[in-house]
Amino acid sequence: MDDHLNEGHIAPYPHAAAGWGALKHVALNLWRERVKATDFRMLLEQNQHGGFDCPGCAWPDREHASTFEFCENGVKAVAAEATSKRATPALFARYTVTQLLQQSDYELEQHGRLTTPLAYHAETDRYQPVSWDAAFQLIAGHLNSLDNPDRAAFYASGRASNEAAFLYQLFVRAYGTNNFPDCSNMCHEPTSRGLPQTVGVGKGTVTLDDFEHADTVLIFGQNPATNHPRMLGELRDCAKRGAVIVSINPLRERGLERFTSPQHASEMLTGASTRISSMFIQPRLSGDFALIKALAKRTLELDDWAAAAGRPRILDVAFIAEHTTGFDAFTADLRAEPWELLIAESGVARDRIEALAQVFVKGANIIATWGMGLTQHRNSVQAVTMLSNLMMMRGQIGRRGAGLCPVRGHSNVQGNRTVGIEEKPGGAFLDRLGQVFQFTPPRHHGHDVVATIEAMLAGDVKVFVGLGGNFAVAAPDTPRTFEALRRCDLTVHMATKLNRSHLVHGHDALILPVLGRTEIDLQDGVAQGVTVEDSMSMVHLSYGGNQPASPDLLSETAIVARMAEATLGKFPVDWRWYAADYSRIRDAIAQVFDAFYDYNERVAKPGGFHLGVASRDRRWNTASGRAQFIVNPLDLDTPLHRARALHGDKLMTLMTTRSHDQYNTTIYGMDDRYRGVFGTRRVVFANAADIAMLGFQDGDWVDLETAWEDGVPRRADRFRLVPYDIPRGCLAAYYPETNPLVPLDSVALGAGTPTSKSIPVLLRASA
Ligand SMILES: Nc1nc2c(c(=O)[nH]1)N[C@H]1C(S)=C(S)[C@@H](COP(=O)(O)OP(=O)(O)OC[C@H]3O[C@@H](n4cnc5c(=O)[nH]c(N)nc54)[C@H](O)[C@@H]3O)O[C@H]1N2
Ligand SMILES: Nc1nc2c(c(=O)[nH]1)N[C@H]1C(S)=C(S)[C@@H](COP(=O)(O)OP(=O)(O)OC[C@H]3O[C@@H](n4cnc5c(=O)[nH]c(N)nc54)[C@H](O)[C@@H]3O)O[C@H]1N2
Ligand SMILES: [Mo]
Repeated sequence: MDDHLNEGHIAPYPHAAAGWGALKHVALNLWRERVKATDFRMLLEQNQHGGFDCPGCAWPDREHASTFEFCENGVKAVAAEATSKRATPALFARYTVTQLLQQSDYELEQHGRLTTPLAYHAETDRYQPVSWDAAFQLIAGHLNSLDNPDRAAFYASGRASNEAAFLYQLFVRAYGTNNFPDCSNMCHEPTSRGLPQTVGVGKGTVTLDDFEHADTVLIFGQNPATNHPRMLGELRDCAKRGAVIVSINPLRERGLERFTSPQHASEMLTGASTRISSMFIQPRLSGDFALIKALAKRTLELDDWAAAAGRPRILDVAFIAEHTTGFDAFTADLRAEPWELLIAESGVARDRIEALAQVFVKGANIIATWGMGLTQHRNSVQAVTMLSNLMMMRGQIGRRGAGLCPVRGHSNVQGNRTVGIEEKPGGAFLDRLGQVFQFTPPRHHGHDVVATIEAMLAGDVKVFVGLGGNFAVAAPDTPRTFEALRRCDLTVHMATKLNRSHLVHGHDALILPVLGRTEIDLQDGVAQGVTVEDSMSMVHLSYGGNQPASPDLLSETAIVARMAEATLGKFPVDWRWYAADYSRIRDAIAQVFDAFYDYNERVAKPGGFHLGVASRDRRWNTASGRAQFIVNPLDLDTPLHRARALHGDKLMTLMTTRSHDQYNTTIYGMDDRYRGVFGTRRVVFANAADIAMLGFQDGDWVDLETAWEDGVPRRADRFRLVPYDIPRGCLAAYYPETNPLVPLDSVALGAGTPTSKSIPVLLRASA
């Protein structure tokens, strides 16, 4: 479906988030995906003990409770996997790859589940069935003929289980490289690189229990009504208890205003709803670092005043003395930072900063959550460390009801990193891995996503293997990413459904169809469970219950094991022995990582176990052994600043974000209900005053062009202008249509994350 010319319609959504609207859309999706009645049952088992872990988001569940945790977008994710549609060899016989490339991302996934391994044939320009053995031989042949293991890269999207991911990293390291580009690199990498500098661990410090004791929740750059709907249930309870909830977001997200809980029959029947956010602070795009620094400065000023007046201190002086280092340098920097700059860079007026500071200093138990709005900018590592600094000032880390809460994306993206999907592995981990498995892992760091694309473009990486995901479409600078993949000798994708990455292929190419998490995974006749770690470090078991989409599917774990065996034989382990019983892999994980002691036993208990996060217990795994205040200056000479200086008011900053009807690159439908967009994705939200200033009108069609300094043209055409409550100078449009606008070399400093939420662009009227 090409919706280039589809106008759709725009109408503000008058209802609360969730409620009946969500129920209606659940029914619609089950119908659209033609999910079989017998498979409905699966939904009832979602996120329950003995059931499967929702492949939607990484938000945790309440002790895998027995009540059905209803979540519209969880249902969509499950329906997409449990669909009765099939992409059989007949589809690939009918269409050449060139023809399939003409179809939209939506149409490609709508063909349904892949059923059999496929290999690309250049003579016919078609994918044709291939035996599993022949597929593994092809991979092994390519890998073993490379002159250097670093010429291969091994992508992971965060849906794979701990078992598959652990075996994958063992295989890749035994093969000889640390080239692990992963979806984290495009997602929460600034969290994973920033937090270790301040609190010693790149993970959140809270659990769901803390939400029951928080009186203040600050939500930075997140749209939970769409991306983590179950979080709204938690926020509802906080709000009902009287907690103050603040949304810090350039967009005033309707989904954070009111919520009708589908879990509560009375709310559904009476149409009652709960107000969620009581305050909206709207920084300009990329302004959070300055805003958080301003909050820290104001907190310090208010504490000076309290100290002078003999009032109770605002800073947690005991925590700072006992647990931290660097405080004096930090406060000296804050005092020296001029207010005018903080206001100008954040885009938030002084009185709004004051209002937010009042909330922050009055909170006794504060949780700060954040998502992509904080992590996809040049200064994201600095923003994350500044937020950590701010919370440390008031001792809001490592005590009940308070703490840091990065909200991850893919359901096991955190677990993948925990078990070793990491292009910059630590020495201690490599030592241990080498000891346990009796081999010498490579020590030099590998490529992340952006470095992998650059290396493929340079001809330095020739083989690309993807454990899930849609690399070609999720990555930045689309034409360059496509070219990079096309320069490969071999591209391999393990996937549930057809997507564009399979069609933008190397000289040789394979599509390997995998079992989904909702499906029964039999190994040696025994049903296997897999384990995943949610955003709050809870590890639990997941058992699929549906029949596999096709008898010819293999589990990801089995594919990794057989790929490893074909490539390395029995070095350094008997791969098939591990894949035959996943509890053996869990035992191996426990041998490598102390935190997983008694893994099989502990994960068998309902709800699983908490992995332990040192900073939560106020143990600081930093160089100094203390939580560290980090000084970061405002950077006033960035590509964005320079573009603004060059183009003046006409320069806009664009964020690329998710609609309500998509899961990353998987498009479920054309609506973005809470933002009032129906039947189209080709919209760009802008401030009404900017629309007028640029000489446009509401509803005009515009083309977007990146204002970058390398002279490479980057365009995305035909978006309908929609006036929206967003600060001047800021725009919002959907990902992935706008990925061609993100320059490959525009990344978060210190994390390499593409700056998907702050792209300098110019607008032109569409032809
Ligand atoms: N249904 C569904 N669920 C999902 C996903 C999905 O696509 N669909 N994706 C999954 C994944 S992988 C992830 S990472 C998460 C993503 O979940 P989110 O983190 O919610 O991601 P986005 O929708 O990209 O945008 C987040 C918010 O950031 C705001 N924002 C943009 N720029 C800025 C800024 O400069 N400052 C501030 N303060 N805010 C800003 C946007 O207005 C938007 O509200 O969700 C996961 N869950
Ligand atoms: N411009 C812009 N770009 C972005 C972002 C943004 O906000 N703006 N967000 C970034 C973020 S946060 C992320 S996480 C990445 C996401 O990047 P990816 O993780 O690479 O992308 P997805 O769209 O989640 O991958 C979808 C595909 O995964 C496959 N799949 C689904 N389930 C399974 C499974 O169980 N096993 C296997 N093997 N395959 C499966 C299906 O074939 C499906 O087509 O995109 C990033 N790109
Ligand atoms: Mo993500």
